[in-house]
Amino acid sequence: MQDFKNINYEIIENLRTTDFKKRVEGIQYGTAGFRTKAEDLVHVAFAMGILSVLRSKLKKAAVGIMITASHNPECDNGLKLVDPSGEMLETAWEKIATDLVNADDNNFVPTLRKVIKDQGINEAAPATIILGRDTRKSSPKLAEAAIKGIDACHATLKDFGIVNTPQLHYLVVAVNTNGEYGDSSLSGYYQKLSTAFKNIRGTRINNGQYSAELQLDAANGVGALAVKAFQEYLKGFLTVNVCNDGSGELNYMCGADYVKIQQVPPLNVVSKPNVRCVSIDGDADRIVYFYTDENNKFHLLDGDRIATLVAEYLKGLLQESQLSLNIGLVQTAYANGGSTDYIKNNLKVPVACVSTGVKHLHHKALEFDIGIYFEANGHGTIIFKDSAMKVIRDAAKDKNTTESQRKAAAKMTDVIDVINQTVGDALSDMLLVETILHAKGWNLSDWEESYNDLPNRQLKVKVQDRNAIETADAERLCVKPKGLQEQIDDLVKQYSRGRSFVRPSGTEDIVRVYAECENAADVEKLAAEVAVAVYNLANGIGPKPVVPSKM
Ligand code: NG1
Ligand code: ZN
Repeated sequence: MQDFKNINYEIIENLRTTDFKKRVEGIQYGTAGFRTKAEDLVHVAFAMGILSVLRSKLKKAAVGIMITASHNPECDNGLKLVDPSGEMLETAWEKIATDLVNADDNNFVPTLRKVIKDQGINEAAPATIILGRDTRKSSPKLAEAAIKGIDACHATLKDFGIVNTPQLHYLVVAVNTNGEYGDSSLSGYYQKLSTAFKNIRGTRINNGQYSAELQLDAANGVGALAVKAFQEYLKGFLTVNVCNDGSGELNYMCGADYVKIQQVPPLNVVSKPNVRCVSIDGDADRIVYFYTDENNKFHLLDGDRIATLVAEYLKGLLQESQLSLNIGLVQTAYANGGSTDYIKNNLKVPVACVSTGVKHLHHKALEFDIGIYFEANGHGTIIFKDSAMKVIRDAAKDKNTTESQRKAAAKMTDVIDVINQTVGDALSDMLLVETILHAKGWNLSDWEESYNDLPNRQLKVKVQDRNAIETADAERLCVKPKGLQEQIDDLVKQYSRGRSFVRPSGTEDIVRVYAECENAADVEKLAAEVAVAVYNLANGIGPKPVVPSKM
């Protein structure tokens, strides 16, 4: 790291009151950092540049800044900080970030000084920032503003230019582990994942119902660049045909979020029936699989499916290698009830439910030797405790066990290297799913047969203030406004296997409604009824909304 030089408060004050004046009030660090209209983020980027330096000084390690708004439209953008271990910014610092960004221009420096004092930050400590951005038109300007903040604090900057979110997380960890996790370069990232993938695949490229070719919808986002780079590394092992590769409008009727929420194929994916397709999102940290059958029926295999597929596979490898490591699965309330029943009753793997946002899933997953976490939307990964990785690596070399035990352990060491443990990574997850389907000789309908999803629907409700909705019990219970949970309970009761919950979005100014029940025709009605209840109670219209009775 660079030699210490002082934070230049004079320059900071000067810039905050000229180029980087506050533009909007009340912007919040939410589930995925700050996210809003790109033109309102310039002063935020400057502040985040500075805050990342303070965080780096405190943690005595490199901190990341990623500029992206993932699946949001092109006009939006966002910034998130990445902690030294590759995790999302610690929750307590979300408030610090929010307060700093919202400080009045002339109170910015005093707020900054207060953070330094309250957190006991040693201003003399060195700092390193790893910066990355997506392909949005507004991203270079935000990167520039962040760099102005970083420079004013005289920190070391490693600007990786255009990268996707999981690559940025990888780079932060690679830098902080001095290359132990992987070489701290993009080529290091491609090399690590593709080498492990090819090792497992061996010489048998196709197997049973599995063929080594798929269609990939890249949401016209930054992920398309990584897919194209991977194509070179995977030549002869996996053919990935890319569409929505950046030549069209970002996230417009394509990408993992669109496909998951709308439950339809994206634009431009033209494929024969039963062809294996995947959609990744705008910053390549989510992935879903899908296909359309010969009757033109759409089939979605989402994050819940990936989690169960991986859990079953790893459980099998642990049995073969006879290692007694524990596996656990972490979901959110958005997980389909069908998947949760399957995990409990068939897989018999412990399953936990936590609040939305990967940081919650990640933390819970850390409790297991092998923690598998996925949001239904396809955001997730698998994390191995250091001690578990050591047990697996030792077992792969242990001459006192049988060859099949050793082989299973060796396979697991390659699986560990295919996985980007630092955060959900669409392309790493894809390589893992491809590995498992190949091992089983499965096509997508074979995979789909393991359990049935309950029909489900998500709706967005625009209300005066989305924070009027407050939840508890991993968001499954609505505690505010008063009376809303009772109404949801009354509605849900009318439907077989009905379940519904509501929560304010952390990335959009809306309230999300989720509903599922046994009958596909009913689920739209249940979701709409709950949406009406939310609209009325959150906007103070009442006392009781008119809810259509069940036919
Ligand atoms: P919000 O807008 O808070 O629901 C969405 C996703 C999260 C997470 C973040 C970050 C759903 C229901 N919510 O958050 O799971 O992925 O975006 O991208 O999918
Ligand atoms: Zn994303």
